[in-house]
Amino acid sequence: MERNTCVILALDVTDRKEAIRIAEDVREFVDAIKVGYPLILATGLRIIRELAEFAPIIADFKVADIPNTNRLICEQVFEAGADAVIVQGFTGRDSLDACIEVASEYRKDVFVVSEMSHPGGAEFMQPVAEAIAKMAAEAGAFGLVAPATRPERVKRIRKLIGDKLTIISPGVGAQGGKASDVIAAGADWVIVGRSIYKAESPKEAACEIAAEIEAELRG
Ligand code: 3DU
Repeated sequence: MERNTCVILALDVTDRKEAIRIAEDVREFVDAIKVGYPLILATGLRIIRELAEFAPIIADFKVADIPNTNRLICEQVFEAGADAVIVQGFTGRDSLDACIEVASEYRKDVFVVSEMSHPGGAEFMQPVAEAIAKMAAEAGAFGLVAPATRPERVKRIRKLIGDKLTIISPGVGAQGGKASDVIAAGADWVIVGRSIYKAESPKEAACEIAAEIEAELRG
């Protein structure tokens, strides 16, 4: 995945035409499009190939099962044309290894959730987030998902993993996080959903976030 605008669109709409219209509209300002249960359950897996015309696709299924089931899920995701899959780390090393094995067969990427961005993410996940991040680095994942709502946690995780993994960070905008803060803390990409797809002009909203990040990176 190329780092250009450092913005990933979380496309959580449930209408196929709307999804395609927004993807086309914002394509120059996003480095990837993240799709998950809302859009895929509503429109079917085929939407992945349709959207892949506009940007690399990250399939956010937060895969969290036994190794064999994880393997079967990841095969379906990559056969459908996704460039990367998001998996949970709390299920342990064997479950993660199964995802990474399939991803490497398809030459695709795995992102591992270390700690979620909503308030509840601090309850059970935060205490084990650093262990999950270490495991993801050892297992050879491509990146981590860490919370833009807590830039200090992103900073801590970045310090722990160094440059071994990329960090993608949800929670910007609607959940209260600020793009420039989390990029300054060490994230490679921000993930933005509602602040872009619910905006009057998704293109302008994406452009503004990309400009904010560019200004931060320029210093
Ligand atoms: O809050 P937003 O509308 O900007 O959307 C954030 C997206 O990122 C959404 O798809 C959500 O499911 C996903 N996500 C988190 O918000 C937090 C996480 O820890 C992991 C994924």
